[in-house]
Amino acid sequence: MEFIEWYPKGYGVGFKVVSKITEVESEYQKIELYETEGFGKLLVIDGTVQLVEHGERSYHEPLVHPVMLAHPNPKKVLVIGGGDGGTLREVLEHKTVEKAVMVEIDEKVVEISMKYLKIDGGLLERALKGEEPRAELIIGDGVEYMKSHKDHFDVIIVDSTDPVGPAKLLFSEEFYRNAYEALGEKGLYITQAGSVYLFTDELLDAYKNMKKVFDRVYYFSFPVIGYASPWSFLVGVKGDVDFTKIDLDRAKDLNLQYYDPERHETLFQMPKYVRELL
Ligand code: AG3
Repeated sequence: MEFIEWYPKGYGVGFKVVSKITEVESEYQKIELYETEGFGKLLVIDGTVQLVEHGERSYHEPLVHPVMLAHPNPKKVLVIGGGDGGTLREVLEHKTVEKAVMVEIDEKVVEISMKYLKIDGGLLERALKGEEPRAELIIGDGVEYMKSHKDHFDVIIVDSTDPVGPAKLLFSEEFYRNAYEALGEKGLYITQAGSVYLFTDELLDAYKNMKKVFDRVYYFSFPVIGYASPWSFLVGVKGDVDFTKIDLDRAKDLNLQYYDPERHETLFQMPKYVRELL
């Protein structure tokens, strides 16, 4: 048996699977979990690969650590989405963090992740019970949360599904404006922005919308296991923060496998024709 995610133009990313662990139709989307032959568990939402257990760090590390290490002192962090808990787990690796709020719209993703996936090491359950002093987990709509919270976050991380369906609003100019308002005087915003080669138009749209709102916008790409790589990430800056420079001392406390802080400059690599379109 196999699971294949089909991208545009008939490009597929597939895994050999040994069994289907569960399938749930939630209020928002269809969630599937498989056991693969070589990569541990595979989480799929609406037919798209969210992560494989043995490889998820190749996504969560570049999503979380570059912005956290570029911010001089990230204390308050907001995560939108990320129901599997991988992003929150990485955020809490940073000792500077006093409070991390995660807002996930779909409680079923959290339930399945707690019950079967367990890449969070029990963090989601502790956060839901209010037993994790630095983390708060809210089941709710990130778009609404962003409108109503001007809490002056240092870092905002959007770990969403693709810019179609429920996540589409997370790539709009209006959402970026609310995010800009929710950041403090110095702030960094990061979002995953899709496959460089196969979602180039979505990447360009998101980049243009972010440029209208943030003081500066950076793009970078990273090879993610399980996605049609390279995968793109967009960083919006508010105020005086330089995303090209990171704190290497703080990086030493992290246990990293993929993102290489000592080679931070290599993140910014983008195929020439895409860079010229941006
Ligand atoms: N967030 C989903 C990234 C988008 C994947 N898209 C795709 N395969 N077409 C990942 C959730 C992990 N915390």
